[in-house]
Amino acid sequence: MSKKGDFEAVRKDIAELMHQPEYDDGSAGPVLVRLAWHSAGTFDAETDTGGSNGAGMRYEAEGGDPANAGLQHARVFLEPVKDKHSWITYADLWTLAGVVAIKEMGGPTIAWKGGRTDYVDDSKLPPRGRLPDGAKGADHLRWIFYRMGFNDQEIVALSGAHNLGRCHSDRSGFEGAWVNNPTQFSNQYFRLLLSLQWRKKTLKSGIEQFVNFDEDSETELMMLPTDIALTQDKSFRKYVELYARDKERFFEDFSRVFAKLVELGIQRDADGNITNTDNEKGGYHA
Ligand code: ZEM
Repeated sequence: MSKKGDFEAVRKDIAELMHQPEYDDGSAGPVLVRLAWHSAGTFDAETDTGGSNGAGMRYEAEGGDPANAGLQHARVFLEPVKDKHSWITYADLWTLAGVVAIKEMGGPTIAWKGGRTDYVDDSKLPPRGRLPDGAKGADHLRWIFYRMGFNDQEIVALSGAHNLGRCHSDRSGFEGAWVNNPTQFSNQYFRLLLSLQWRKKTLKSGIEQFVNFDEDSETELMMLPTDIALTQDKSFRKYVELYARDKERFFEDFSRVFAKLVELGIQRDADGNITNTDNEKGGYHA
């Protein structure tokens, strides 16, 4: 048990659990990043519902959304950290884990503040269907991400997270990794989007994705239809080109936009305290 508010101690323990030789590509990092993103990416600016505050994924209504399939692995990895630092809320732990994982995998430093509570306000529960569907195209991406308050450049920067991890046929139905070194944060995803010829492949399940055989790694790499859409839409494509040639710029923009993602729906006073949550009810909702 660390002292309440000692986020440094928590960061250290998250960094230590990243190494998971038996899991996927040997790292818990990618699935932790996906947990942070899905916890926050339900936000709707207009109704001020969803977002990372409240950690609603602990409950069936949100956790059982098919879009969140597989994220129990991430939550299980983090359970010993929660046991050891029981003062931290799940909402803080999940978002912090994403930020620590990105850094540990060679990505940028991302600004992060604590203070989220685990109080779930039923009137703010997000309905299902708020997360993007990889089978769709550019209009769908805009519809989903404009709702959170992101613009075209931010959509492309955020999509660069697909440098990390892989698709699992028993989670999303898609299969494979986007890049040949999926535990190293880089701009390789953007470079491959532009440099390789992607062809459509129909999986045995009937699901369609794009693939290319990479001669260097001798593995088949993949792209989702939404990833390919970034190269086909004029406004998106200029940022794919920018990030493919300028890794520093990608790291800077990704850092800013991921920090914005995990703050969606959170209002703070000048001292950084969250003002739009009921701190008295910080405990757990049945
Ligand atoms: Zn993802 N993502 N994502 N993503 N994502 C998957 C995996 C990962 C989309 C999507 O459909 C999928 C963002 C945006 C979008 C990560 C991070 C971020 C998978 C595979 C799918 C299908 C899941 C599986 O089978 O395990 C779509 C359509 C998006 C719209 C642009 C954003 C934004 C992210 C963070 C900033 C990560 C790290 C993974 C890899 C997870 C893992 O387990 O390896």
